[in-house]
Amino acid sequence: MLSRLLCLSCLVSCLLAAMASAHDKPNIIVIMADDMGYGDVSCYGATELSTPNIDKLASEGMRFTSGYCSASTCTPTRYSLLTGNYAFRTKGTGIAPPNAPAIIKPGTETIASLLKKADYQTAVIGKWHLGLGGDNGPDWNGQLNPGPLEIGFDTCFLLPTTNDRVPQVYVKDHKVLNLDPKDPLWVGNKKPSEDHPTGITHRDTLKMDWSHGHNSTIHNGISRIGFYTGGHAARFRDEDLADKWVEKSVEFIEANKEKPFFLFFSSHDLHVPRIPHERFQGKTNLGFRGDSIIQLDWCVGELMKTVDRLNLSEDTMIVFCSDNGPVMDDGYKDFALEKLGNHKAAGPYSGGKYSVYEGGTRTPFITRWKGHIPSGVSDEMVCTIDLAASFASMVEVELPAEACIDSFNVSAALLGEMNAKGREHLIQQDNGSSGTFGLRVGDWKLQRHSRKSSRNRIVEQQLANTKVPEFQLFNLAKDPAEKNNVIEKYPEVAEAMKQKLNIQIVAGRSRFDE
Ligand code: NG6
Ligand code: CA
Repeated sequence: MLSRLLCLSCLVSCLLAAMASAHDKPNIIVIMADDMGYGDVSCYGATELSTPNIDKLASEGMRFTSGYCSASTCTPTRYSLLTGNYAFRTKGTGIAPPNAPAIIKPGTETIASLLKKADYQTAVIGKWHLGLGGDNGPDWNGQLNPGPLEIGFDTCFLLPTTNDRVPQVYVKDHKVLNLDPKDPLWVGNKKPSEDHPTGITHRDTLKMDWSHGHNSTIHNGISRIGFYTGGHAARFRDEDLADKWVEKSVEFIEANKEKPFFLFFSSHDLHVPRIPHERFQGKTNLGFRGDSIIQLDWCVGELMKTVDRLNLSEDTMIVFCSDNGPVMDDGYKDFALEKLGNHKAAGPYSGGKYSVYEGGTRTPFITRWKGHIPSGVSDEMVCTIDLAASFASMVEVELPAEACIDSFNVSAALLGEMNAKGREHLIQQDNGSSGTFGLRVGDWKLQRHSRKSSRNRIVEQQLANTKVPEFQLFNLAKDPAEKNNVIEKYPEVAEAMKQKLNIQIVAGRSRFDE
């Protein structure tokens, strides 16, 4: 009798342990939009289009009003998301050119390598834009190594850069998919021959005209940044990208439904060239930029459906975020600005992509984990850079002191726990390591505009349509649009903020205490 009882209690405790570990180790899907602003989805106030799937995600989870990415361009935000380090600390983390080598070196701790320590199956599907290959860059016809597989991902299915850059091929693990060795792929930044058609020589044949840059090699009627030849069997159509990301993600989720998995779903929507699938074209009055938002919303819906169909909704945490704020004309004449109407892509904020105004980095940010995250709205400050430390904590993997040096464990806030705190301060950067920064602490926001980088100063001046001083101070609670510089009224606040920014830059890290 006693031994039976013991057996039974053993069974119960095993079951409880199994339940606890299922709870502790949710599947994780991070959906990152590209160039999506705070006001681009209806649950964040958009009225000129409707995003029912993203809205559903928000209504079933936590919608953050102070959710950020760490930079206002793609490569540095993605670098920080994966490594948990501010990108400005490392040279070469600005927007990556077509032939960039792998920016995150093998051996660097990343979200994926941390989750691997907790036995996760890990995948990145979609836009990469963090370089591939050793110091000489990608060997397009050989092994594309190192890449995601050398920093903790078990598998990858990628658009190697952004789709306005060459080449238009998929990379599966270490290889260009469907590459015919008899038709090798060449990628470069010089015109390969006199008669090579470009967006300049064959402008009248283009299906979407360019407005600046983007006038080199033509593929699918669109001229791009950079040149390439060959690899014809491997080339894709822009219209099919979103379908491909969904197809490959569904395959990955199905194959791993029994074990914990981490999927980084890295959408290309709504980056230029905005060429949504034909079935989404014309779905909004906002042109292809709006239609691309609808396409992304469809992708989110497909991922949610898959998770539901496999009965994984209560075992899967989904995070929705963006890599930088909005931009209208980013090099192609897709009439995003002309068709904007009343749409406010950055919501109440100023600036957007390339900017340290709030519009550059304050973006939609949603977490959903059915049965675990209550539905609601959170004003706590969280950032994509915090996902590494937060996930590590959730799955009880120790964070090495030298890794993820700017990533804070805000898991309690992400999980919507009562009275949970987000981060207290956040440095916002533009592209690369120009020295132009935003620092938010509570309601205060300091902007420091580098005097070194004239390009940045020009961009900021255009955005603000005024001469931007080196330092500006704003009270975001009273002035979310950062229009009223109060630095002269609050000199001591500004001084403390300047010092705080300096200390964090000079110290070389901002996570000390965990
Ligand atoms: C810029 C491109 C822009 C876009 C951006 C990267 C020009 C004139 N502009 O240099 O079109 O590709 O880089 O965007 O070429 S990001 O979202 O991937 O950072
Ligand atoms: Ca981007």
